Amino acid sequence: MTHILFEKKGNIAIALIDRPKALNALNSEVLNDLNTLVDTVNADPEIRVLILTGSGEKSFVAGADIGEMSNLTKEEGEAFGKKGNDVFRRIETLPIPVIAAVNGYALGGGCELAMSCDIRIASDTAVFGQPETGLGITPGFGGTQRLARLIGPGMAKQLIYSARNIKADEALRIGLVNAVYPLEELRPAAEKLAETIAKNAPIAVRACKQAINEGLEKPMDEAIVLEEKLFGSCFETADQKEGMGAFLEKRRHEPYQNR
Ligand code: DAK
Repeated sequence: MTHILFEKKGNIAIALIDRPKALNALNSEVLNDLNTLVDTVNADPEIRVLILTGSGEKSFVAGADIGEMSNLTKEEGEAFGKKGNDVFRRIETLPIPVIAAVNGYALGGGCELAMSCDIRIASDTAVFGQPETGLGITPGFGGTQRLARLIGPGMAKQLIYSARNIKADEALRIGLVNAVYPLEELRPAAEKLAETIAKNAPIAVRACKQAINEGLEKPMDEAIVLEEKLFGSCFETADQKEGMGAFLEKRRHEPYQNR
């Protein structure tokens, strides 16, 4: 990967989007690297949580690359949108949880990338927005869909129609991020959260992600059946036996084995 720095710490993987000359903006190469990142994570059963962040102190991702997009034809625009949408959807549906640690600008495609993650935490320097209508386009990497689902259609429409950027405190207030930290505390906080998740039974965590993501797309009667099936499947795991056995024997459970 040319524009992603990848590091593993125990059961956690940390991916830094690294294209400093354009504030980590997403060009085709970065989108290709994100695809490779998903392949890498999918191929490694040791990884239980992925943290996605931006390199440097200023930007998570400052959007899709405006230079690359500026001269697209209608067909090329659709193809570029599909390329981004496909890889963001792969991130959203990764079996393991993904935490976006938003360390600065998360504009346009950057905000959309953060919204493809399960959990967003941000630095107090972070700036969010969908500036596309100010550039003569619509959000193209899922922004119209995920922002409305995440913060509700009324607030999403206001932000998208007005192309107004918001600071971290407002993002927290409207539920776009879960927590805000001083910049230097963001990475440690992301790693601490990831470690907390990684200590829980991985099959159960993955089942919860599947139940929430897929369940939200179904009517409630079908969604609870999905939950029942995933709940039932946990009883075929060694980790369930260890977890409940340890409780009944009044001892701490052994580290979960992911089986
Ligand atoms: N693309 C390309 N280069 C970018 C960039 C971007 N999004 N953002 C920043 N850069 C580059 C700048 O051009 C500059 O390069 P040099 O001039 O040094 O060569 C360098 O990064 C540093 O930026 P600034 O000098 O501007 O830094 P400042 O601190 O002054 O300002 C800023 C930071 C983030 C406020 C500013 O750079 C800015 O406003 N950037 C653009 C932010 C933005 O509008 N992002 C949204 C892009 S639109 C679709 C598919 C996808 C999308 C839509 C449709 N379809 C196919 C339908 C997605 C659209 C977007 O994401």
